[in-house]
Amino acid sequence: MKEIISPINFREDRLPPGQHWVDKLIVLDIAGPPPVDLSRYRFRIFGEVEEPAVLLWDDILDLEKVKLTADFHCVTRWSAKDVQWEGFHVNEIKKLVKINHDVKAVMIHSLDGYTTNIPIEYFFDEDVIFAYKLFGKPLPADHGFPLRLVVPKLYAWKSAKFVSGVEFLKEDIPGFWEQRGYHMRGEPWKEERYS
Ligand SMILES: Nc1nc2c(c(=O)[nH]1)N[C@H]1C(S)=C(S)[C@@H](COP(=O)(O)O)O[C@H]1N2
Ligand SMILES: [Mo]
Repeated sequence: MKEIISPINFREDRLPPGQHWVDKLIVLDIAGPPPVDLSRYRFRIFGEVEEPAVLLWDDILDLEKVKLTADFHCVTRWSAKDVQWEGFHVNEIKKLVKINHDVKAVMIHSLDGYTTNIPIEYFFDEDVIFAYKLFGKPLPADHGFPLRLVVPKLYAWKSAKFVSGVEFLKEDIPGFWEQRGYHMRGEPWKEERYS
């Protein structure tokens, strides 16, 4: 299996400004884990694509697997070192749909009603994966079962849990927290916490 270590782990300034290390991930979400029946689960790829796609849970498990080790930085100032994830790389999506040329961002949609926007160049990056395992075990409900995004180079609110789909957008528009004052991009080393 391909193994990726995020380049952020090798930075000289590994801990972003205003952050402190904690021993493990702290559970944070707007509504708690939604009920999930894997036989009814659907992952939708839609928006600015030639032909939308819908994946069943088994289709997701058939995608090429990848392991990722990456630090995790929450805007509420805690950071967790060397979190280990397993899932599929975002580039798998490019094999499933033809994305329109003028795409600027994605909106990630979640089963709890959460959304978050990510500029396209931060979404299609070397260390961005959709994860269904955490430290070698199925993703716990609290941490995003059945599937979550992991975007190591941005604050953790962009790493959406309980993901139901990805929408490609011609314009970067705000998601749940971004509508409530969080930054449109959220780069931890630039302290892009609020807008
Ligand atoms: N669907 C969903 N994803 C979410 C959230 C949420 O409320 N709903 N909270 C975000 C925030 S603010 C953080 S810090 C991380 C926390 O991830 P963890 O609970 O696995 O530590 O999830 C992010 N992803
Ligand atoms: Mo967060």
